[in-house]
Amino acid sequence: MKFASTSVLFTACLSSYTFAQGPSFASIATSLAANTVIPDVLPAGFVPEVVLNMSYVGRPMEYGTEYFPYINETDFLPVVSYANDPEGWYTLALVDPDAPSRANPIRAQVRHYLSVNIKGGDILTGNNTSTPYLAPRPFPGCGRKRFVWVLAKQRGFDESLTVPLARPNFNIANYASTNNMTIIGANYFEVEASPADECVIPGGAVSSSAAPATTWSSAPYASASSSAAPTAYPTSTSTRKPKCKPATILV
Ligand SMILES: *[C@@H]1O[C@H](CO)[C@@H](O)[C@H](O)[C@H]1NC(C)=O
Ligand SMILES: *[C@@H]1O[C@H](CO)[C@@H](O)[C@H](O)[C@H]1NC(C)=O
Ligand SMILES: *[C@@H]1O[C@H](CO)[C@@H](O)[C@H](O)[C@H]1NC(C)=O
Ligand SMILES: *[C@@H]1O[C@H](CO)[C@@H](O)[C@H](O)[C@H]1NC(C)=O
Ligand SMILES: CC(=O)N[C@H]1CO[C@H](CO)[C@@H](O)[C@@H]1O
Repeated sequence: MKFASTSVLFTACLSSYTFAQGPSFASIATSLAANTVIPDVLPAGFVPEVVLNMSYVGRPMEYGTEYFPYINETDFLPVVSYANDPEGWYTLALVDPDAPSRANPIRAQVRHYLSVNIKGGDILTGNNTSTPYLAPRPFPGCGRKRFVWVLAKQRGFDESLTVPLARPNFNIANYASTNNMTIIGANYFEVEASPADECVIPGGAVSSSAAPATTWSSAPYASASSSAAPTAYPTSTSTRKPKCKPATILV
């Protein structure tokens, strides 16, 4: 048993580093499943059709790459590219399935970005009116969490695409299927919240124990980007945690 779990961990670590030359679609699916992005966000059996190539601050996103929101690494949209039909229409979304924490994701998914009617590969042509980019701001004490980018292919231009105003309690897979889109690509990154004794949510009474989602409004997220950065947050790359997750997450 000890040997088996060690080799699972080893495989997971290795897979993070073998994508530089371009991952196969099957290996992307394996990587998404290893950290349960499949099925937490994407349906079981999902296999991408395109590589969703992204980078923040010049660092490629390789299915779990860690970035540091409090030193501005995720403040702006990443650079995005993907193989596309120049005459096709696409939707690109960023969702947080671990809101407010991975241990207690009662607000999941929080929609951090949604741009529809993107023509071909130029994401600046899309309509993000309903959900402009909201930078990740993990709450202190709420641990490590994932942020998942999802690319869907639309059947065509669709001016009827709408979403509820509230960012929480979204579901990108349902949104795609309801609107006749096919999810074709995904990537994700992780952030680590600054340390604190409890996972306390500004504007809400939520801690590590469960609380009803209905007691919460979108206000904390709307103001989250202006909240002060905790001083305890690591400010240099030398304090980064290793990319490899404990084996317990994988089993
Ligand atoms: C991914 O994007 C980077 C720039 O951000 C580019 O250098 C690289 O060639 C792209 N890779 C693929 C496979 O598109
Ligand atoms: C989002 O919308 C704003 C304002 O409408 C626009 O300036 C920006 O280019 C859009 N960005 C993306 C990536 O869609
Ligand atoms: C963008 O979407 C909004 C609804 O979210 C809509 O009211 C608006 O007309 C759209 N703009 C364009 C240029 O399609
Ligand atoms: C999805 O496609 C089906 C079949 O083409 C159509 O009947 C339905 O109206 C479409 N739904 C939306 C939301 O576009
Ligand atoms: C532009 C911007 O958001 N700058 C922020 C970068 O991060 C520091 C904290 O490390 C903030 O104080 C800045 O506001």
